[in-house]
Amino acid sequence: MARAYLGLGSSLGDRDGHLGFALARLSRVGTVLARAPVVETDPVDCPGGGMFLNTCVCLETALEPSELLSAAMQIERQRGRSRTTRNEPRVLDIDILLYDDLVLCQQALQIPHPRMHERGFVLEPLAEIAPNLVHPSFNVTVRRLLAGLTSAAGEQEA
Ligand code: PH2
Ligand code: MG
Ligand code: MG
Repeated sequence: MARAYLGLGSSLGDRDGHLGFALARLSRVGTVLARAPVVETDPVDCPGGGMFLNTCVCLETALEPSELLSAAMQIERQRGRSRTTRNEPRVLDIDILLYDDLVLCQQALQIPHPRMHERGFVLEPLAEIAPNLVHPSFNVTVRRLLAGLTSAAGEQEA
């Protein structure tokens, strides 16, 4: 069994409903060990988009990373996700953030998620359920990644 951390986001329609749907479906492909509180976040690099709801879950699963990616994309499609342009507003986004301490760099799938360390909307909920989890590429905890992000933002404002 592997332990995967997933980032969930929604910025269109019944955002709470979409996240609830994702959780229900994910519990069919593994055991949801923890779920973070849902946070409302400003859209980042998402032209013309509205506010997001974001959360993270810890899923214990027997699926291999590529199987988990397929399962996540299937759940997105079941909720009506279509893909036309990058970072467009979306009903549901399910990203694999971490999968045990695996580092994987394939065209279709990169783990850890290549931008997770620079995204408050990922690190903030993730730190609620796994502050001491270590990012396997940087060898730094989630708590420290989030602290680094917050202090960098403060410096910019100052
Ligand atoms: N996802 C993106 C791009 N921008 N912004 C927020 N606040 N939340 C997201 O989940 C998000 C985003 C690409 O997946
Ligand atoms: Mg995403
Ligand atoms: Mg995605």
